[in-house]
Amino acid sequence: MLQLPRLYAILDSSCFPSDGTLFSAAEALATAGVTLLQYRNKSGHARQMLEQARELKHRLGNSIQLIMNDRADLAVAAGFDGVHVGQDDLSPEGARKVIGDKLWLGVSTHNPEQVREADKTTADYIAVGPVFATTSKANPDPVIGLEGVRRARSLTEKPLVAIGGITRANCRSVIEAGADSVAVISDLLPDPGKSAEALLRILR
Ligand code: TZP
Ligand code: MG
Repeated sequence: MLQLPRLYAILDSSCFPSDGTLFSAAEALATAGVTLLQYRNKSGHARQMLEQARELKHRLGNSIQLIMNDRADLAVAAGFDGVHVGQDDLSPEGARKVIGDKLWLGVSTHNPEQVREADKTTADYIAVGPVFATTSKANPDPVIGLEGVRRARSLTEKPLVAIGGITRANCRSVIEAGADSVAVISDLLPDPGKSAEALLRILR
């Protein structure tokens, strides 16, 4: 089974005014010691996403595991290490067909039933959330709280990633509730390197 690092950084393209600032943020995260990074772009076209993803791969090389949000095809095309699918993307089985056995597959879940379903798949890890209120996701599912993390922990032995409203202030409580890793978008800003250093220190 996969051993996840405690911090799973997510670079959301909508948080950055330009490609340059996105790439600099990625480099700052890697320098800070981040080893697992998701590229998330909810508004870009496939071609633009692939270009950005390839540039991330080019700049970060093999120093960091790169996960593509939503798109199994682009994960393969960009030479990423895995893909993360939600409930409206390709099914875990469908994504697995595209990425093969070697790449990582993550699945988002939002309630116990979805955790149980994801547990039966070949997913390498399961994400649960939103743990707390978030503004980084459009139309988020209801908040599950720390209780939702504990519940998910009891339903799967797969590595568990918690997501949604997780910050330097609350990340420890999320790990203590049973998550193996915390996924963070907005609390990486405004200074991704500084935030990641602090998160890694707190989560050590
Ligand atoms: N899925 C559930 S909450 C969320 C996603 C993608 C957004 C998390 O972002 P933030 O800024 O860390 O709350
Ligand atoms: Mg998705």
